Amino acid sequence: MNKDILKSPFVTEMSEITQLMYQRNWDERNGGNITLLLNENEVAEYLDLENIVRTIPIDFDAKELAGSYFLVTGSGKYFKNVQKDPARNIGLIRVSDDGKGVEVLWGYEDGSLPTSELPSHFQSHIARLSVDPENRVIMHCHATHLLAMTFTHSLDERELTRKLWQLCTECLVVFPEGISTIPWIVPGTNEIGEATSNKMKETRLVVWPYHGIYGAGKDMDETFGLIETVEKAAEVYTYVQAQGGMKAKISDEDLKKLADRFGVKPRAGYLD
Ligand code: 2HA
Ligand code: ZN
Repeated sequence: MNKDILKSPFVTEMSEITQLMYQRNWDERNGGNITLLLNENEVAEYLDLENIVRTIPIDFDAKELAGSYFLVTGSGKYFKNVQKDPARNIGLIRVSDDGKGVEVLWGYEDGSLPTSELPSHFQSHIARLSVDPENRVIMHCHATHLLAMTFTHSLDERELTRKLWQLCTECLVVFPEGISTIPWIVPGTNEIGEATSNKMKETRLVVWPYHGIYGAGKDMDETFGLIETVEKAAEVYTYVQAQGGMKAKISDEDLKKLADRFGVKPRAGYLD
């Protein structure tokens, strides 16, 4: 007898995190999407793995993820609504053996589909797993202040990273590898997935200009915390600019002391 999936830690956490992100104003309407990689064993406690509800073709090659299980937010679904009705707003899928489709095992109960950003998510999972076998989460949202900053600040990766590090003492410790940017590209395409995942090999944060942010991590908390930290720095930047601009910053020398104290390695060449 399978346990109730609505009470599983993964559905519960997805419900809580999407609600939190909605409350933070990062996920208006159907904005944002999350994919959480699951072990077969944890899924098997809740679902009959032989029972495929339907198979959905995908138009990119996910063979590297064949047989992998993911909990995924639904296409066109609102983060606002996940908690009150998970079965309609999220789904649990397995990548088919040929990598050309995904098998729905639970959820999307109104016949809906996994997020339109599946190419970016899957390609990012492949990229992250190649450098960090513990990575489980890809998270996308429209974090407001960071999004605003893409209109007012240089998108040069070194310049943007340095600015964020200089604004909040935590930043260097939380993302010592820095933050990446890609050009503006149409969302939902394989092209934006490729651009994002190329950057994901180097950083867990990738900015989509005039759109939002991608984050990666080993669990939901860590990934949320990563985005929360960079968004906090962008919020501080917004206030600082409104108060007349930066008249001080954390110096490179102090950033080096910080890195030493916390045992992190700042991205090579990013500090003077
Ligand atoms: O799912 O955020 O990037 C809606 C989006 C697309
Ligand atoms: Zn988006």
